[in-house]
Amino acid sequence: MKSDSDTPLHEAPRDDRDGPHIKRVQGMYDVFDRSGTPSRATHYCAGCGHGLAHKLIMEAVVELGLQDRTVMVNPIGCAVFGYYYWDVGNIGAAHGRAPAIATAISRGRPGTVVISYQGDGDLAAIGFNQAFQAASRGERMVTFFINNATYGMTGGQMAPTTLPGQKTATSPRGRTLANDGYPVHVCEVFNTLPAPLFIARCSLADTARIMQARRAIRRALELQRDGKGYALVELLSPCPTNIGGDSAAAVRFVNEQLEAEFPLAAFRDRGNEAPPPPPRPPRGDLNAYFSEGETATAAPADGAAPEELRLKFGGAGGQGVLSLGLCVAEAGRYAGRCATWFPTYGPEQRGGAAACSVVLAGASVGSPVVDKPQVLVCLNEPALRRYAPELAPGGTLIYEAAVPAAALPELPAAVRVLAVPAAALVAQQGMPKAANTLMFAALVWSGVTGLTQAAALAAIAASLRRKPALIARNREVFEAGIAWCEKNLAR
Ligand SMILES: Cc1ncc(C[n+]2csc(CCOP(=O)(O)OP(=O)(O)O)c2C)c(N)n1
Repeated sequence: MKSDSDTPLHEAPRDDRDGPHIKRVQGMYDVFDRSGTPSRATHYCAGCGHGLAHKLIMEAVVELGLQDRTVMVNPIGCAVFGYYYWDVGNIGAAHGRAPAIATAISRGRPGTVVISYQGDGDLAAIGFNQAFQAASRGERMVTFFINNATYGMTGGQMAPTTLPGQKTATSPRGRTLANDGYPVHVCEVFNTLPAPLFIARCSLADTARIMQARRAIRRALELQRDGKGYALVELLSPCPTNIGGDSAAAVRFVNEQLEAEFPLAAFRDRGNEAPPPPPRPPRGDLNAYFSEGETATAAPADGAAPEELRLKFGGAGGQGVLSLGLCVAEAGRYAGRCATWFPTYGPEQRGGAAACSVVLAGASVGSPVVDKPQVLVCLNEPALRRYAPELAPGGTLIYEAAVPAAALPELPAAVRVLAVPAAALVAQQGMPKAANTLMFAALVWSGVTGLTQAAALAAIAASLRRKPALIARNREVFEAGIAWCEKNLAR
């Protein structure tokens, strides 16, 4: 929660200006720090439905006691600045992508009340499939869908909800069915899905309707409070700037025309029939996510140093680069650290470029993306050429020694370089595909990760548990790698 107590203001305190009848909105910041200019003025146009929707949603959030566990996913559109208003957790989504982010938050942080707030361009056009699939999966989130029949932010272009005959910036003679098709009825389409618990269409155009909308918003949020499932509330909303010309005309448009096309309705409320939320999945074991739900037994923590270490692994598809990174992340987890593993796939199944980033940290990992690795392990020349210049100064480079020395790009200052003939060593052992295990050994031997051999071997065993015959052979490769480094490399 942010405080504005030390923010300089050039305006009179709110209570002096507002008079006795306007209730201060709970759950919203007092000052909107937009573009570094503290202000109490909203950026919404007079008569716009967004401000009202913001207020109703936050009132319900506060009344239900959800403020400290609510995350709002802000859209692209007029509500893009939502995070300057809502005093809850906020995150911004690319246009139409709020449902994917909401899904990640909802699944990754069970117990969070997740709100996806979207306009009709955002939800019903560019992001329709995302919203539809999230509803179809019955994600634990509520979508507040602001239908103002236009792309408000960008100047009033035609939206999927624009009415037949309606004039917009991109339909100056009016929307034609032959050219532009029919308006998209989001509630009705989502109402064909089995998973959603609550679907309602309300309006923000006059007091009686606003009271209905208030109840629907509250109900949808109650279902989130109780961890029940997906809810959609569509809010027909006036857009005076683009439709109507003034507030009164915009309200008339919503009441008389928009509502005729999009009748207000409580489509369903299955909240009371919803089963209780499933038990939270256990946190941990990265392998479980990639091995059909099996889990490995964690080796005890080894008390390794908790500093964050950012690593990158590169090579060709089929060389086991991604599994190598996964094993390192898993070994880090066994050592009691937080770990992320972030793969990058080329378009080819085999032979294309493959890379992954791993972050090991004592506390939680901020970003799994590694731009300047402290440690780089390269299994082939293209990866070496591509990633070595990105190494952090003072970092460590471990690379396949079969790559000609001339291919080594210019390196940042003070990089420690370990050339390891992994391909030749594993060929000698009759394990030509195990160069990744050998490189893992070199990485552990280098000491840069602080990982023990025991944690590494436990991670290898976990990753191969569906091919148990390979566990012992990879252990041999690993030990051969340690022995080779001991004999041939300087610490
Ligand atoms: C990927 C992408 N495409 C297009 C845009 C341009 N754009 C910004 S807002 C907007 C329309 C938003 O309309 P709507 O979702 O109806 O919200 P409103 O502004 O009416 O509240 C568009 C097309 C963008 N920012 N990003």
